Amino acid sequence: MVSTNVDLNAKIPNNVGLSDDVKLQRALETWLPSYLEWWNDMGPSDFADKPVFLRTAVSVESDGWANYDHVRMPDYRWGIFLNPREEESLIRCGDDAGKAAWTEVPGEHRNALRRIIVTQADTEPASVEQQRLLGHIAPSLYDMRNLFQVNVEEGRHLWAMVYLLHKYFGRDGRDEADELLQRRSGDPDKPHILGAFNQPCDHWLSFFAFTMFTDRDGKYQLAALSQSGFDPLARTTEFMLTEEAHHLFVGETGMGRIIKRSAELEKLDPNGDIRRAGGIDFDLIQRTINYWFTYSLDLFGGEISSNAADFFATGLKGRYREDRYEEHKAMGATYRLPVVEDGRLIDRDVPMRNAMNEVLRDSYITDCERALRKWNRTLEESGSSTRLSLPSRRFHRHQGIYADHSFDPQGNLVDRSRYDANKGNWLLTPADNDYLLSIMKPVYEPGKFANWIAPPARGIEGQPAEFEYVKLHD
Ligand code: BYC
Repeated sequence: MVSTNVDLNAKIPNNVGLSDDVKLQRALETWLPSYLEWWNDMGPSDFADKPVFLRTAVSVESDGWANYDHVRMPDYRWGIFLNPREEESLIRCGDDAGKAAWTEVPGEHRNALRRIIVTQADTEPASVEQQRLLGHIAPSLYDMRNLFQVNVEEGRHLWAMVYLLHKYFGRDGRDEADELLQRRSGDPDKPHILGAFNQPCDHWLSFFAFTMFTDRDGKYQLAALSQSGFDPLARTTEFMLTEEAHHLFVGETGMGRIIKRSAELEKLDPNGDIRRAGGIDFDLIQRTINYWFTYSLDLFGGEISSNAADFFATGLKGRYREDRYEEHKAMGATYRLPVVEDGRLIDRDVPMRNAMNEVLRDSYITDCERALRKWNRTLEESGSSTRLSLPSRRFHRHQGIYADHSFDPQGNLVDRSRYDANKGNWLLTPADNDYLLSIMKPVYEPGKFANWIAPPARGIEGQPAEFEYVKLHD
């Protein structure tokens, strides 16, 4: 029975009546020590004994759902929460749109659903692993707290997916849940499933770009899954979206604060040399945007995908805000996209259902463009002449129809040799990473911020910027 209140005292906090299902409860309690071992080995390195001002979900009501307090990360209450439903759930898209949603996994969709859930689940531990060392070079206690908040919530999202695997997929699901803790970000032998989650995220510019661009893919994928005809998946992803908003805020404002500070340093240095003033120059910021935006574009899968067509047709995965579309079958419609033929880009029409990854990618890009406009307004207001931009969706792709061709950031087809010669101007380089690590020294004094980033406009939950968000000396 799903309720709005969360039993925080249970061994595994939940609102799904776990204690009524002894077998499932036992299975999850068996998974718990493996999870804690993974968190210990691969979660934030050190700081386990430091109280962090964390938000914990205490209810699934839309208002007052979270509680804020200083908590040591190992004491954070990871749990399983599903949004309750009052009305009967319906399949929202595809051939069976309007029929009753499934409360159990239909046999014919079992493999596809398992694949979707495992792919989603796999991203959660991966991102925590990627961010493991960042606490050691945090630009402030405020930022450090935000990092740890993101980390514990990704851990909770993993719990949400593991619950689905254990409850609905029997033995296979339990095996998949075990494997989630065995893959390692960037490990050539046991990498995580999707490309972006095996890229290094060694400094805070990448962290902010990751939470801006890669977590934002999470928002759109979760929103598409919240339209699923498999009702437990729809309800759990709906709740995950509530937490996800803060992760996106961390990324968007983090990038915005760096941009603001760089514009200040540009003015302070007599030659406008941001690096000489200890900051992050705009070319480097642009290369970082190019890098993480394009890896994140890959996360939407191929432009022309029979998987995507099947997911939509069977009602397993909808579009972003499916309820805002007038019709939910997308039959007979087409989507126009440029494809490479005979060494040229030519527009082709493909069946809309096969282009569903592209439809979702469009919604994502529109959202990213909004953030870019905001950052450029900051630059304009600061009197800087620089403007940042998103590269073309064809640039630097590893998945889909553009992956086997070379494009410049404007989306023009170029020779491989030209691409290779310019790569260092377009994408983050090892020298960039070295420079960033050289300026990123930890700032642990309450209210102080590293020279390369502006303070936030406001603190967390009404607290001032100088609040002791992480108590390092307790
Ligand atoms: N890297 O038909 P295709 C988040 C594989 S992020 C490597 O083009 P499809 C978060 C694909 O698996 C959101 N492989 O694509 C963010 C397939 O392999 P198989 C995560 C890739 O299936 C930050 C083959 O290429 N959620 O939550 O239409 C922090 C051809 O596939 C990639 C989801 O992903 C890639 N980038 O779409 C924390 C939602 N892309 O089966 C968390 C669930 C594709 O031939 N997943 N491939 O071996 C899905 O809906 C779909 O699986 C995808 C791919 C959108 C990922």
